[in-house]
Amino acid sequence: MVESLKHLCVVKFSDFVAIMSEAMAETTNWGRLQTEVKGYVGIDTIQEQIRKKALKRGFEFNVMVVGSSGLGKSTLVNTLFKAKVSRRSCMQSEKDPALIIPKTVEVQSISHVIEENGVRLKLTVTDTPGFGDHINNENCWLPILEYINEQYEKYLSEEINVSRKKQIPDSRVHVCLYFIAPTGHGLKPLDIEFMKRLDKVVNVVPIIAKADTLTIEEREHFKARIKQALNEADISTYPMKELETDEEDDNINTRIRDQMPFAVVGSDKSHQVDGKEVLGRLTNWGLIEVENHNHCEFANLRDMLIRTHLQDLKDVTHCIHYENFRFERLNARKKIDKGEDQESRC
Ligand SMILES: Nc1nc2c(ncn2[C@@H]2O[C@H](COP(=O)(O)OP(=O)(O)OP(=O)(O)O)[C@@H](O)[C@H]2O)c(=O)[nH]1
Ligand SMILES: [Mg+2]
Repeated sequence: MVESLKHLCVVKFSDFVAIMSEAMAETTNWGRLQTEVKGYVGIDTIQEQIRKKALKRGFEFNVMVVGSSGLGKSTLVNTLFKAKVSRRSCMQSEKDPALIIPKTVEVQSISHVIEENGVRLKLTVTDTPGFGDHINNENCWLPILEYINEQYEKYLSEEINVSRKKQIPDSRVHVCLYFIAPTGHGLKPLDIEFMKRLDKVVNVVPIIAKADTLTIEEREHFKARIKQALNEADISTYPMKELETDEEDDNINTRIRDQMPFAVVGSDKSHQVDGKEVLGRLTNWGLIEVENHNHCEFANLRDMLIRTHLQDLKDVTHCIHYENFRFERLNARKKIDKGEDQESRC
């Protein structure tokens, strides 16, 4: 039917419904609709019921920023959510130095509730101190890995509690933005070591920081080198190819993977452009607008994180990363219990 209608330019409403139900039947797990419904049952209200419940509950999303010192991690968090999520921002007053984002010195989480068109999002941002400043950077990933695992541990202990909460507070990190310095050369050994450890426990999205320092050719060249280095080191970044089950997701994610790592510019200062307020960085030679596709790829990153993949990031965290943690932790506990049991019998 769809095939025969494709040739027509105008589709009637009833045909449109037929096309949609055919398409929907193909996208569900159960294939074609088997049972003829004689009258209106009201199945179509399920969507609305879920929507209402979800809206009442609100949404949670936890982002972590990781990377070498001074790459603009705290700034980008503010840019991403158009709010002063990272501690003091430089937006309020230029003259007061206390309002400039300070150097981050410890792993710190800040939660904010953001509301847009009646949808409430509890956003937790975990800002981490930049590394790479020290002569010996060995094990600089430990505090970050510890933080991620602690959140899994918290969730697990709530989950296996005899009288558990109706809704377990979710502080697990759903995405880790890994900042790559815009050196133009490639990944540093420390970046590789770091990401190799991170990709086992969290969704890693690598990004090129301070992309305003690279020319267009440098950016493309740099991207290719990073991709090659990630491939050679067998680092799996989000979205992961292995997890794709349907063709539509595969196409969207392949396009995203081609564009990655996104070359971004961060700023939480707004400027007037054609009567509109835009976030950007004002330089002597012009304004770099962070959301302008011609200037950088910040908008692509934001769209993926918030507009298209937020729920998927949470699902992958729950079904893959948390599940791995849970499996290992419960298995280890079982072994300890068995050992104790045998000891007590001896
Ligand atoms: N050129 C350029 N500068 C940026 C960009 N983003 C942030 N900066 C500047 O870089 C400096 C450091 O920014 P922060 O956001 O504090 O960097 P950070 O990564 O959080 O630093 P640490 O907390 O020390 O690790 C500030 O002066 C920012 O204004 C960017 O995209 N391009
Ligand atoms: Mg910082």
